[in-house]
This record gives sequence, structure tokens and C-alpha cells, in this order.
Amino acid sequence: MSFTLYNAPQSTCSQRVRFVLNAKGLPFEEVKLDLLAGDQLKPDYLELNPNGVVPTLDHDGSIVIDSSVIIEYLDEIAPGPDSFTPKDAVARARMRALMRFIDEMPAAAVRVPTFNLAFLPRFAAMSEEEFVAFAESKPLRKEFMLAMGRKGFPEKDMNAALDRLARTLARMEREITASGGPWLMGSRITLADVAVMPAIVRMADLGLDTMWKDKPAIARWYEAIRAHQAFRPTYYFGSLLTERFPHLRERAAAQR
Ligand SMILES: N[C@@H](CCC(=O)N[C@@H](CS)C(=O)NCC(=O)O)C(=O)O
Repeated sequence: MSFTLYNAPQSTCSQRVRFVLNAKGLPFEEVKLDLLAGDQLKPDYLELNPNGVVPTLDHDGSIVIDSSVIIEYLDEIAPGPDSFTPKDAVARARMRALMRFIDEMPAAAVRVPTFNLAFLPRFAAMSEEEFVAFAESKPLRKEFMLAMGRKGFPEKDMNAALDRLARTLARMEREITASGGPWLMGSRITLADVAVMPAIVRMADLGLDTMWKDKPAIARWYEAIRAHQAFRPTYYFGSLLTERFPHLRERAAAQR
């Protein structure tokens, strides 16, 4: 089996896929796209992924897109050594429901502070015409970019995103407590944990980990995922925003 992953080091959606590939010991070739330069919008890449986003997996010539779909696919074709999917159909349905919630809530919400805090200087340096042309070339994220504009999302949008993240943490705390932990669904890690991991790591990267200081189940969950053997190879140097943007390093330190 040969795998090529089109992705970006700091992309949260890509980190899900790298984690599952690493956990399963599946060797893969990485093609790294520069998302701020617009590599994901080039015609050759759009042929592979018409959404113009990463990640995209090429498995022996078959193209699979969308990180949630890709991690389910990988767990189906390579269930060993550890499966991330419960055997019981009801538990599987619960896992998928959690994954839908995660895609809709934290995965989307975390983009707002990410763009405002990390990527804005890049867009602020563009002319208005350049920025609008860049936004309009994005199949999936045109409206998101135009809503942000070159000045960033307004405070109201930032607060709404932070509130959605806070509600996600409350839901996670309840799920982990009810299941007995340390994972969302109990003693075994599932794809739901992998799906939410990058949003939680991103929050810590942005200095927002204070949001779970009164949530011991999440603190334990975070320790457990960081201790997983797939974590370090997934988060190689350059995967965190603070490793890439010095201004964020200072900001995150000041938050704590
Ligand atoms: N639902 C998609 C979303 C993918 C996505 O939003 N990817 C981001 C990086 S995490 C991206 O490529 N952004 C590029 C852009 O906004 O132009 C998935 O999970 O694969």
C-alpha cells in the first residue's frame, strides 16, 4: 500500500490524518502545501480536491478527501494494530454523531481565533483587490474570508467563536465523565478523540488552555492524547502556530 498525503504542517484537519497514519504505522509520503500562498487553489490540486482545502489522501491512486472521511477510511482499510472504531453498531453511531458535532462546532469555531491571531498579518499586507481576489478563488471558504476581511473578525464574532469552544469543552467534560474516561467514549481511544484533538491542541497553542483549568477530565484527556505514541510524529516541528509565528509565542506566554 502506498500513501501520499497532501497536507500542511499546521493544518488542524491534516493533523487528524497524520495521527491515524502514524498510529497505524502506515508509511506515507507528505506533500506540504503552503496555504497562505494559495497552493491549495492551483488547478492541479483542485483536480484532486475540488474544495480547495487540505488534506487529500492518495492511496494507490485512489483519492480520498475530507479529514473525517479519510480517518474513517484508514480505520476501515487498516483496522490493526488498534482500531479506532467501536465494534458495536450503537457505539459506532455515537462516535459518528460526536464527529459531526466536532466538525460543526470546535473545528469550525477554532478557525476564527486562528485567523485573527495568526494569519491576519499576511492578509493585512495585501491590497484590498488582492485580498478579495484571493477570497473569491476559494471554493469552500470564500464567505468566511470575506466576513473576516483584511481587518479580522469583529469582537462579536470572536466572542461567539470562543463561546462555541467553551460549549464544546463543557460537552467533552460531560462525555468523558459519563464514559469513565480517559477518552470521550471510555477506556478506548476512538476517531472522535482524533477528530477533536487538533482543535484542543490549537487552543493550547493560542494560549486558550486556561479555558479548561476547571475541567479535570479534559486536562487528563489532553495528557493522554499527548502521551499517545502517534502524537509526537504528528506534531513535528512547525506544526504548532507558536513554532511558526514568533508574535504568537509571546502572546501565548503572556496569557498564562
Ligand atoms: N471539512 C474539511 C475542511 C478542510 C479545511 O478546512 N482545511 C483547511 C486547513 S485545516 C484548509 O485547507 N484551508 C485552506 C483555505 O482556507 O484556503 C476537512 O476536514 O478536510
